[in-house]
Amino acid sequence: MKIAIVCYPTFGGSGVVATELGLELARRGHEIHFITYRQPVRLALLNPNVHYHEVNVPEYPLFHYQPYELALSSKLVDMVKLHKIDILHVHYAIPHAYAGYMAKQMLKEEGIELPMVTTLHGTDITLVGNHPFYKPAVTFSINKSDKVTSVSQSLKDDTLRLFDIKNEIEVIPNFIELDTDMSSGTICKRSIMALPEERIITHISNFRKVKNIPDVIKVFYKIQEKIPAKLMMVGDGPEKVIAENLCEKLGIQDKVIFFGNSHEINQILSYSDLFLLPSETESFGLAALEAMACSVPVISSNSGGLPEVNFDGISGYLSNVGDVENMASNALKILMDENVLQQFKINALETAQKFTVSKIVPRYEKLYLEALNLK
Ligand code: GMT
Repeated sequence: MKIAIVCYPTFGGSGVVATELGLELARRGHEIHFITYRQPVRLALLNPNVHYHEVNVPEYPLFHYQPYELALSSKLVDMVKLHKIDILHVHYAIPHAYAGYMAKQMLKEEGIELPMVTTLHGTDITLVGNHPFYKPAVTFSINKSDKVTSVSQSLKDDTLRLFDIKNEIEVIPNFIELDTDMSSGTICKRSIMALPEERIITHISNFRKVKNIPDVIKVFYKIQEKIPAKLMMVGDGPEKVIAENLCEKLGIQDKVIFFGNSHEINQILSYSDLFLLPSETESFGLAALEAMACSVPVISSNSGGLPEVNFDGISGYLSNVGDVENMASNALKILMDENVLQQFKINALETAQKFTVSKIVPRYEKLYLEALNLK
């Protein structure tokens, strides 16, 4: 199939999922066209089946807001015609499903049917899309999609509760490629970050409020009171400064390393002992799955789709949002006993194996075929 993928090209989970999906589909012989305003961060173009088309939005002083949706839908129309694209898959409803629907309508005028699959990722439903300013347009574009998927049952339930949805929503969880060689060359790097006796705790996110960043620091503070430990903070966003200030206030700045955005997530995870994700809400928690795929147990909140990914007492532990005490005591339960830690590491990897690329991606292929049959 010739598939156009629209996503955010940033470090966020939806962009990562869309990119990894496109790359895997290309490996499986499909022709993939990424259409977005910047080259997606995880997109390597060394595959003849992968193409990238940039959406340009010329600045014009009359516009207080530059009309990205208009530029995107025009680009979609052009690319669909030029490359004879069979199907459109948009990731994150706002504004992609809306722009996709407009492209569909324009193409229809020319006798071209373009089936559209919309994947809901989380904040497009739970935080942003639910705002009254966007709600009618989000409801409309979900209902006008030919197929709709959500990355967890929890997100599906939220969507049905918050919006008036007439369409079926299929739950297709996020996935991970299990790289058997993840730990190669990392012994030296670990020694740069921490002493052999120190446990390494990691957090990776976009440092937005929804991630409860201060709780990451507070949980770590309690851990390092009991055992030697270092905290790796990977990513960037508005809460990073708040986290840095909190570390200084608590006097633990020497034990916390802020990396900023990194392309070496797997390397960092491969020498981590524990992953922290105390988010206020999380439709899935791709970062937790990435940690588990590197045999890192997860201490997370129990909000949203996290219980569908992190199994309590098996791959890690779940706590109520904000229960720093419980998160820290669970973390210590895992970290203080080498045998317990090793068992949790094995369990984390086994849990991640439920979400391998080979299990999940064929479900999207099946969905595309169903959408094409609707034409
Ligand atoms: O977590 C974020 O703030 C980024 C956001 C995104 O849209 O990129 O992530 C959402 O989609 C990811 C991929 O499906 C999920 O793993 C995240 O849980 C979800 N984030 C939230 O629901 C807060």
